[in-house]
Amino acid sequence: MLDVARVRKDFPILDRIVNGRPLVYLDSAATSQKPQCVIDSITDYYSRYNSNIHRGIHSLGEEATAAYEGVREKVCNFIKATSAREVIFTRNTTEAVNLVASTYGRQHILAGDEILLTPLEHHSNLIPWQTLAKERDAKLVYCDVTEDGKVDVESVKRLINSRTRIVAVTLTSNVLGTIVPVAEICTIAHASGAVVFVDGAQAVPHLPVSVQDLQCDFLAFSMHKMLGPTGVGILWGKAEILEEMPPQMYGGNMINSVWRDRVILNQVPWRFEAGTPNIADVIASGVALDYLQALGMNNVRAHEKQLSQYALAQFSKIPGIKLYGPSTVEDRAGVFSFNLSGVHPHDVGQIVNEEGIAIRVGHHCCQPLMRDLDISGTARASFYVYTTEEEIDLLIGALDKARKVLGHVACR
Ligand code: 7TS
Repeated sequence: MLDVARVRKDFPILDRIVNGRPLVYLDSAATSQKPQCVIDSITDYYSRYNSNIHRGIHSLGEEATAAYEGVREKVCNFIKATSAREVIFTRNTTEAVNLVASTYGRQHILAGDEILLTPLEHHSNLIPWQTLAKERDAKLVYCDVTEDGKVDVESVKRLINSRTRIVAVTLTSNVLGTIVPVAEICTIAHASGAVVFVDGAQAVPHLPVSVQDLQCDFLAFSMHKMLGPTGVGILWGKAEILEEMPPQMYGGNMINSVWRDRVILNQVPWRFEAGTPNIADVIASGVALDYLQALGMNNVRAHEKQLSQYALAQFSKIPGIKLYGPSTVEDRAGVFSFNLSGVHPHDVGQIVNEEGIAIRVGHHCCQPLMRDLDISGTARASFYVYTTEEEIDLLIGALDKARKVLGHVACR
């Protein structure tokens, strides 16, 4: 198990006082906090070897290039890919989805084709496909979810057919916390010749994820949700697919040879990384991956499972609370969306913030799911490696206060 007290010492922001109370950060699904070693890595790069990569032979450039390319290897190991050449650096998950939708998608989706999604998708793994479908006169198809927010695999089986070209599915819902049986969905999709794009933004930071076990075709995630800096996303794709995929952007760094009237493009993955990339933050992302590897992703998952078990028990003690998503920790991650009866989630967020507790409120970029649930939004608490049961207790106490204060206001 994780030594959480030790882990917490690595995160300077956890010493902050907010509204007169020690910060309780329960918004890691939006972005995680960063350990000192990741913060130091950025300063170290700019103070010691800042230079552009993939050009020239001076020592600083070679050091920066080696560090940047070394992170590709680390990502490859982290997700159990077979080759670092299958790893593309983007700005975030959103850019990774857009890259695939606008290149692979445009190449393969024709009028009448179908793209299968789950109703749990974040706007980032929905609107790019929706836009592609409109452009090509293709059809978006949604599978079913059960009452407690699990993906109904039988409906996936029923809906996938020979017109299904792409299945775009999240591995973990950022609203309900549901862990989706993606490996099973991949088997079904592949039997019909469809490719599977997996949004791993809420999964890769929290569980051991192996692209070999999933057997997916693409996987996207964001380093800022897994202890790394903002500005770095990962797109992993199967080599044989990437080889055939055109780039989205053209310019420096992505070419092999250029003439006045033509170009031979660089190899995969550099073909997809036009222009000077986010060198410092990619290198710091490698430090974040090392940090998580040292903790052990099995331990990270075990810690969050334990917290989730505790949270489920504590939440259930609050009168009038509606908790969304699966009720068993095996099926869910440490992301808890809830509403207090008769209280607007924004008011809940404001009251708990007065106690120094950071949660997210709103639609969480999942408006279609909110419409399905017939609500305008939820309050959401999300956990990570530094989260403790005491912090959950503080949230529960603040929610009780919110219920009483706002209940009182409602009575007047
Ligand atoms: N997919 C999922 C499942 C997400 O949760 C998010 C961000 C994204 C994609 C987009 O990631 P980005 O790095 O490109 O922005 N989710 C959230 C959230 O739940 N609260 O703030 C951001």
